[in-house]
Amino acid sequence: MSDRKSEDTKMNDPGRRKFLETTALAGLAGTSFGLAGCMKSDPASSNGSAQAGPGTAAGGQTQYEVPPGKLDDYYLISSGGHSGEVRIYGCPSGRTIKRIPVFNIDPMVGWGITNESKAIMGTLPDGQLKYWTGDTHHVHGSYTDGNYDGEYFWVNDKLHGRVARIRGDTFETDKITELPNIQGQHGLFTDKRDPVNPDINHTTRVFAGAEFHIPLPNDGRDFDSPDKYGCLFSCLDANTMEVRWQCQVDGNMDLVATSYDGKYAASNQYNTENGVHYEEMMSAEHDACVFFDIARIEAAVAAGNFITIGDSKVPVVDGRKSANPDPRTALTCYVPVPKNPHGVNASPDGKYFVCSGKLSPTCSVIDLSLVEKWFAGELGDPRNTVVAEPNLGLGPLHTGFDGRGNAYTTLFLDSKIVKWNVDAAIAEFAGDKDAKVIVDSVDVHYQPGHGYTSMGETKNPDGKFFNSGNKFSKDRFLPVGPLHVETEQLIDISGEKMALIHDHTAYPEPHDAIIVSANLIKTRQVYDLDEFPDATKSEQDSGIERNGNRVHIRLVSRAPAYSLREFTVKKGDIVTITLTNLDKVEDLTHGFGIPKYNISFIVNPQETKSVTFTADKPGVYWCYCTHFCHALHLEMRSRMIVQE
Ligand code: CUK
Ligand code: CUA
Ligand code: CA
Repeated sequence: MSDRKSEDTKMNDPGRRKFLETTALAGLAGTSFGLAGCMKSDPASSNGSAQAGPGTAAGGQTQYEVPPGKLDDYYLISSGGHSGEVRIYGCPSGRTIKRIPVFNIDPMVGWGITNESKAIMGTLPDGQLKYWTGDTHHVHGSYTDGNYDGEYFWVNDKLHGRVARIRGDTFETDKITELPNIQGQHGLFTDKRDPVNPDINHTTRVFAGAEFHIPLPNDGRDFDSPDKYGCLFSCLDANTMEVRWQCQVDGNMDLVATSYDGKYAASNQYNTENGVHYEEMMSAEHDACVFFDIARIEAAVAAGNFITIGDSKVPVVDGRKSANPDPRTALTCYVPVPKNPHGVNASPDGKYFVCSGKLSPTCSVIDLSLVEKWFAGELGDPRNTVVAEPNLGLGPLHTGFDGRGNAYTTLFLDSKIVKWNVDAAIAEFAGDKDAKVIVDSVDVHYQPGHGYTSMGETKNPDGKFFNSGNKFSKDRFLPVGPLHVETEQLIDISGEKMALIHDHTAYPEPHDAIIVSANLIKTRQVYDLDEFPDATKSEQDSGIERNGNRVHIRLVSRAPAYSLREFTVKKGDIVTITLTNLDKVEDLTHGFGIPKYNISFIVNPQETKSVTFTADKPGVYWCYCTHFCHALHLEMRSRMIVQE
């Protein structure tokens, strides 16, 4: 990775020098950079393997260059907002590595086009997709013992109230669940331990907080009586993806955090006023962070203390304040925090949740041991769980942690990241006027939303990088018309001072992401033919089967040919094409496009996929390989003849 010689080159590049001077020089002061001009070393002798983990340069700053041919140290797994997808970037390079279609149609992969992906996305009785839009905000992974285990990742769809699961071995979506009785499914987090059986130290639940309150059921009744609207917190089974239960709350919910001991999930609430218009939603000085006692909720469900709503069979327990007057039996605890708070994040030491004030310049630090005391009936006012409320700057939204006791909060209005010390903030709150809460701050460009640290949402944060997901980028990139790209800015947090190390673009619009050590993810590069019951195992097995007007074409691909040079169907036939890629070589993907039939998809090595369509246009259609695979890629075709 970084070595003295390349640092030398950077320092002699006027553009780079300016960049360093204006943004990062403070963070580099005192390092060997000033002497770089007279030092040389052999690049081959430096730490060339990014896989080995970032090294630390003299002066404490992390090395971050990823030269050609080297791999990143981390997967940065990011939501894609209203693109409906999830993206994977390399970190620290910022290279885009994959776009995973989830709730959206993707003609490159064929997501939303193949029968298999449509079955996951959900179809109406006529076979059309139920939804092909989505809005992803929060990606979180499965945990074992407080650390990512790389098995699964989940993401929310705010638009249609869904949760999707992505396999960690293929980075493909494998299940999508639509939640009943809610709208605006926003916050999402996995659990990290079972609250009832602590021996289960891996993820078995996924929690989802709904942002909008709606009539229950939402079938046309009560639309003019917002006091009758309700908002539910949902728990899904991580394995089956079925909804286990829902809990009704006062107010609505924004983000979700979970405790490392599995006892609590919490969600910040910006609209405890239950307002319908924004003026109403910001009328109160305090909103809340609502805590859910998971074991108690599941005991209530087991005891039959629930209702169901409308057509849904999901048990709904009552977590509203009026139904939970006694803390010793309460399902929920509402901790007052100022004002329209935005994010809530769990500190990696397992002790605190930090709720960002958004309209208040503060972050509220909530001590989980005091939340436990409250639920035991020993604390009285839930506000007593707040042990710090440092004044950080304007528009605090989200907070990451470095594992050394520091927190990093995005300030949306100030366009800054502020680094602050949690223990100092607690001391200050307790009356210590000398406490040095704010350690450092750095400008970002511009208006950061989420910020998150490398491995910062695990028990093992490494304190190396903080990524700021900025919402505005005017002047930062070549102008490309009215729509601007978003800026992702990587900050080295390994030293006392933060150092902004580079910008990369992100197509609108990422919200949250996680930065996962590369060594925790084990992907497969080739499928197994046997995973697909409908696979065609050889050229000899391919062919045409007709059953009335239903025609099944079995095709295989093996570079540079499909097994059938042509196939003939009749106008009006309902045609299914099942394509198996018999190539076993890693990276040897083929595509299949049919002109005028709106069909395009790929098959990865040893994969089988199918499409179904009505052959309603007579003529000759050259089905061709869309994915560059071979010197004879252009020649890789099959002729579909549709007879009148
Ligand atoms: S939200 Cu977008 S910046 Cu949906 Cu997590 Cu805060
Ligand atoms: Cu097969 Cu291109
Ligand atoms: Ca409010």
